[in-house]
Amino acid sequence: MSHSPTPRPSRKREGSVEINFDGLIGPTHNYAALSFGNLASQSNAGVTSRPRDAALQGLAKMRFAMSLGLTQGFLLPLDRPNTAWLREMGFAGSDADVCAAAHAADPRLFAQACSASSMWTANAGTVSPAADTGDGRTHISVANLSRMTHRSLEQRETEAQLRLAFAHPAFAVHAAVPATFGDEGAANHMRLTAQHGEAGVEVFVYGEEGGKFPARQNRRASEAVARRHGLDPARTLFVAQSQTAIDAGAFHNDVVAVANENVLFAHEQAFADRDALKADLARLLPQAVVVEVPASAVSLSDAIRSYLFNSQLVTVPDGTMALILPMEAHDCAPVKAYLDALVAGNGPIRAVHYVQVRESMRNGGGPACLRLRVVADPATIDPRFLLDAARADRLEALITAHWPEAIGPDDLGNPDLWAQAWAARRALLAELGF
Ligand code: SUG
Repeated sequence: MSHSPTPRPSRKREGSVEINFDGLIGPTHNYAALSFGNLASQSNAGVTSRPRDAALQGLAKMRFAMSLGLTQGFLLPLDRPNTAWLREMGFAGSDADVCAAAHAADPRLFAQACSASSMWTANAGTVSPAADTGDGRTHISVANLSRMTHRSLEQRETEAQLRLAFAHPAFAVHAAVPATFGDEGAANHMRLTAQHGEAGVEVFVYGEEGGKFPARQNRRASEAVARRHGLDPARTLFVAQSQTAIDAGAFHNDVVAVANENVLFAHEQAFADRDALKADLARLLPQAVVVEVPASAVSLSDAIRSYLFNSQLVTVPDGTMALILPMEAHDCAPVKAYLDALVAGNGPIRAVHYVQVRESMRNGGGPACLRLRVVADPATIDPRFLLDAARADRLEALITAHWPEAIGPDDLGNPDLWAQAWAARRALLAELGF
């Protein structure tokens, strides 16, 4: 028997980089209008989806990020249709029997069991890098996503997956906070720091009930996450979203704001009290730069339609910052004009890149929704969750061979689709060695 003590996690952050874990888009991706308050989800009700194109678009975005010199990871689609959940709802028999009975009895419930919504990994959990936490480990709290039924199904499988990917003692993975307090993960969490790997200021953004759409992030959930992660209360901010932004369709903060290292890029109407936030940031992180977009340049409605702020703001290897934006931002004239002026100036954001993620966008998920950021040493990650060019080639071939081409509104009830979706996921797990 060995008596050597368990090595204490190191407080040194050498080798730490920001890794983006994108959700591989699953074979049941479809438009079922499941998210009230998410304008794209609601307005694309019944449109025919293209799961194969969706997954290839997502993969192309990951390849593009790698071409910029960034480290890329991914998370797997969850098992859908979710027969375990349908069984909890009282349906019985074989998997196909369960699906047939659920679809016949309650098509909306069945659509919820089919959703590929785990693709938006910005909602998988909240991550506090090692430099911010009391015990020097990177803490991850799984999000409960309890405000939307279809999304509330994700947490158990997501937790299991995060426990695999981040099994190294450098990480602490926490189960979701109690469902009564809605928690939507990193989509409502920003971190400002002089440099990845250094201690930062963590900003939790919440919504208050009473507006025309549900407020999906509850302040108490954020407070619980901050306590579990052992964050320094003096360097942790809880900031209310503006009701105007939620009512305009900003169902998550990452629809109207994004931060990277010392830069916060936000719409002027994103927060209930922007002056207080700016003053707190200036006090806690003197290097903080706030790039605020006035409504006179880009209206809240254009910001939400184009997903200008649901972009990935990244630091590229030469130390400058770039934005990875959806093509919809390019196609919205006021937004494009704003961005052209932004990169022509001498602010911190030096380049803009547009990517095609239309299939995800039609459900309200832009480039930033599709990724979970983790600052860590890649050597501490289970390598099955990391991407390189060769693995991307193999995934592309697998998606092309197995993912359905299209799902129309009546196709969800088709047993062939369920069989194809399960087979596609089995092939993916086999390819990756799970
Ligand atoms: O939770 N859409 C997702 C989009 C999530 C975007 N994530 C971030 N902003 N980080 C949502 O509303 C729509 C599914 C449908 O309608 O079929 C959906 O779940």
